[in-house]
Amino acid sequence: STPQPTPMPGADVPVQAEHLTALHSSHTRVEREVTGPNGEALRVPVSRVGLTNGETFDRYTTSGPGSDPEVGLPPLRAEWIAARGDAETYEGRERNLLDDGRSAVRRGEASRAWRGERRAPLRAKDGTRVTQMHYARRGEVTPEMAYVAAREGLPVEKVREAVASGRAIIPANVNHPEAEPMIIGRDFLVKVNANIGNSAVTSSIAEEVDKLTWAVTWGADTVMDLSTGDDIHTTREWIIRNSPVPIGTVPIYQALEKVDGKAEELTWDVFRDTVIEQCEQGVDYMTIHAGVLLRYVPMTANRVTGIVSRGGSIMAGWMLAHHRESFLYEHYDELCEIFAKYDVAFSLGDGLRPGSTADANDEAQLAELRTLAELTERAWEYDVQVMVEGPGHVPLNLVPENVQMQQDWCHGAPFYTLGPLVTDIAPGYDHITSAIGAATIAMHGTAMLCYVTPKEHLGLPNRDDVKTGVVTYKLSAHAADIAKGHPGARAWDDAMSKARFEFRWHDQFALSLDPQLAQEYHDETLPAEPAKTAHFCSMCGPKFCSMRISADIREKYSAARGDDAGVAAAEADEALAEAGMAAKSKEFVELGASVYLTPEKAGAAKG
Ligand code: IRN
Ligand code: FE2
Repeated sequence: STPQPTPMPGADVPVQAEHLTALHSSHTRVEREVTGPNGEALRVPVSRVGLTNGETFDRYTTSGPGSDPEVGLPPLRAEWIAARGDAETYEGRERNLLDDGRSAVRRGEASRAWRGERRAPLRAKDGTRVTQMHYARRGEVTPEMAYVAAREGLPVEKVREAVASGRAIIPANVNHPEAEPMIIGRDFLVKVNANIGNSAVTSSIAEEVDKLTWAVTWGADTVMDLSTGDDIHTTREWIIRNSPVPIGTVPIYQALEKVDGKAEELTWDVFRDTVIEQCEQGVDYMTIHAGVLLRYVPMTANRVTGIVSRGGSIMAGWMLAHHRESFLYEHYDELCEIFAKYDVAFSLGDGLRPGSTADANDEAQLAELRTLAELTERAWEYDVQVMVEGPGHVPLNLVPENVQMQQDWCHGAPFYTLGPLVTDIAPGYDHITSAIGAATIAMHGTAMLCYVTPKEHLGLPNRDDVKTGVVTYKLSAHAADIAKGHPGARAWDDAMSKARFEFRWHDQFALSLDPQLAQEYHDETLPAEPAKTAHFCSMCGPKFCSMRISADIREKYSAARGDDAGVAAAEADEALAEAGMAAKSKEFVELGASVYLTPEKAGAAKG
């Protein structure tokens, strides 16, 4: 069903029931209880698929327990954070901002989560750091680490070690206790980010929350809120309070709003205040385009597509207007100090990423990557978690070296790429041109993929585009997981293949990334219910099913290797099977030579 146009906060927020339900009627959310490092009971969710053969299959799930948008999700991590005793509440900027008249009206009318119950923001007590990297480096296993280890099916020490070394991050702002911890790193499942909220004009706040819930239902591992416009703060508040996944932002977008869109009027102060405001709300990672340096801007002059990054062009505009080095670069240490107080992770922006295959791996792109490597090490000095953003548009043959260079130069910090698109010629299909690049780059070590929707280069994604983008990227990520041999990744394929081989149609739908579409396509040509169960094998019966016979004969041959009697027995069986098959083929023709049987005929054949 279509999202209903909704008024801005103050009115009802429609919740589409399907958002809060599983992808398929056979899926149930199950929380597995795991003991945390301090004896806590951690409840790690899976989506359990009930199969028609009585078995079950557990799928990694990102959809969360479901929420009433006006209430928000329960603060899963609040006790873990409190138990560490290293963070304290304070009168933050956020409260003041929310207290402007307009927001107060909306808050009172629309959201219980924002009334008295809204907690004051938390930050690290003076002289301490509250990052997962900080704990990991001290040798501490946190409940967050234990949770992600259980989720990934990997030993917790592997998680701690990866976070300590910077090879993985657990984005987990102390002000976003609602999120279910997850990990981004090359030794873990490849993750997918979905961007929402690109539009000031066409989206209401309720629609943005709706898109968030929609994106995580289909499997988005993180969501970036790229909202612009007057209600940017309010929209983000709603999104974070309802998000079971880490939320990322690009704070330069909001800073730009505060100076009425005039890049040259940006200042470090405006930017810093915006960052703190977002830290207090609970943003888990932020794209910071601090690698776009003044001296790199001329390197883009002869490009086919110049600077395509929005953040990159804002910073280039500012630097050219003032002829000064980037304030992001110059105040980078201060940013690190702020991030360490909330555990916000850097997503170091690729402001000079190529916007066409012609510009791939050029001087500007690689100069920026060198600087991102430097910035990675500097953040690590503050125990701040980092991932590094990457392209963009890259011909397939140049894809592997992109991740190889990034991994080398940035000492294994997680790479997070936008596709890349491997050709520029297919607007309308850029989820596919980019999925080819995404699967390839992930196979070579990219840790997270930023989705691209079919609307890329053309317009703003709607609900269907969000779904198509997420599903397309989930299959790319999973293809890479298999190629990399992530333990457990292939099991999903095997469960599907087994269901396919055994003609368990319902199970094929239930196991698929998009059960609804799979079933719809199937039913278009074979709408009758018996078609899902009465396949041709049920006609031949178990004894003469060709698949069964060939399997049996194969077994006997291998058992009989070097044994004449065995071979003779197999040959005799084969002759018997031939006769049986001949009889069955006669029966098949007599019954109307139809592969799929009506219930009556199926009954007749069985009887
Ligand atoms: C991901 C990798 N490279 C870029 N991205 C995403 O692009 C990033 O995470 C954010 O969602 C968006 C930022 O776009 P601009 O401002 O660089 O165009
Ligand atoms: Fe592009």
